[in-house]
Amino acid sequence: MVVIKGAKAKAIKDSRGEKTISVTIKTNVGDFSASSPNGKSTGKYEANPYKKSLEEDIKTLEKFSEYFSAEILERFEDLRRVEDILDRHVGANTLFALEAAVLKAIAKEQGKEAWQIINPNAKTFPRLVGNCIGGGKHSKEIKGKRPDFQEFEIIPDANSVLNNYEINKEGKVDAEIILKKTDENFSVKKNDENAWVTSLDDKRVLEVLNNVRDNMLKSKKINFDIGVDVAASTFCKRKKYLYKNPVLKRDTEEHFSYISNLVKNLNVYYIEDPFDEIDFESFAKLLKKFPEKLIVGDDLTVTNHKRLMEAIKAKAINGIIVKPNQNGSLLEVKAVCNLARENKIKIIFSHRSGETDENILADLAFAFQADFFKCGIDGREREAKLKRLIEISKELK
Ligand code: 2PG
Ligand code: MG
Repeated sequence: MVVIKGAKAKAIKDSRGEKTISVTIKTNVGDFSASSPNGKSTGKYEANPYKKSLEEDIKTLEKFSEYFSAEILERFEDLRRVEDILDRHVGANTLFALEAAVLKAIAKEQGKEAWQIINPNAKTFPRLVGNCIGGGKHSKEIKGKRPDFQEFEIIPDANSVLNNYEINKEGKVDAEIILKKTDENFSVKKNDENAWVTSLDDKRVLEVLNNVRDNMLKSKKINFDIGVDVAASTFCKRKKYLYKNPVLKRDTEEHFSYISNLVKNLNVYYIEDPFDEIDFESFAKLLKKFPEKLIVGDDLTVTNHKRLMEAIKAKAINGIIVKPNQNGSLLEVKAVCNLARENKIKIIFSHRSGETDENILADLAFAFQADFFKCGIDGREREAKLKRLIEISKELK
């Protein structure tokens, strides 16, 4: 059993150099730390990362710290005791980091891995969704240009996590070669998630990914799916989609046709947040039109049970992004995953654009039997998680 003797937190820097929280607990079996990431294209329905501020959360956690020692923690469900004490007096980032640290302590005490504490029967591994070329809020403009969509992804389906990781890396190298030829402004720069920065528009970037795919098919007989995170809420204002590359205002209907054409003509399989975060109807319309594709909610559903219920009622999605720090409570994350699974909605565990070296996301994705793992392709903070998933997959062989 684990007993928390004290909990404290401090501010650390994320991969973007912005402040985020790291929590350390002192227990009968040692000290354990965990940290939370930061989003940039955050959904307006996400739980707040901090109650008032990071600094206030640090103080609140210390204030409540002494109450933890009365609780005995042995199982995943015992996180409820921690949550009851804090009673949402801290924000989602603080709660998530604390719960992740508790999970690590329970695992250590029982000589197990973190994922085993949640689901010892986990078996199948998620497919990787690798952000290869970026745009939107995560990328700087080059000569005033960047794609309007936030992410253009490679989604391989080889027989192991390691192989998929390598395919993503190779694909990214080939994308670099093609961008050098097709984007005269390309200067080998990476964005917040280490995806390539380009001045090409959405359509031309999708053509690049199709080329990468053709090349890989020809040279290695390896295929992959193509994905996008439109992050549409980031450029939607009062039901108008304000494109900058090229400059164009599309109403919902025009935006719908634009997306539909890209999906149809450029082999897009995975489409995240194609519409504004309040527009369940347009999501539903797209899913009806392309039932064989993956229509994914992120800002739409924000890892929130109630929002997911709404999406199910509206038949808006067949995929949901799960970002633990959009919610904070791992018990609620579990409830969201269960509800998704019961409704045949694919689960995509995801990093944030501002990441830390924390790798618990891989354990969580595996424990909750995610179908996909969206965690970039390279860069220290992304690879910490990808390598952890590879490690779990090797241990299980
Ligand atoms: C997203 C995420 C991660 P952010 O929109 O899916 O890629 O971005 O962390 O900035 O919300
Ligand atoms: Mg997203």
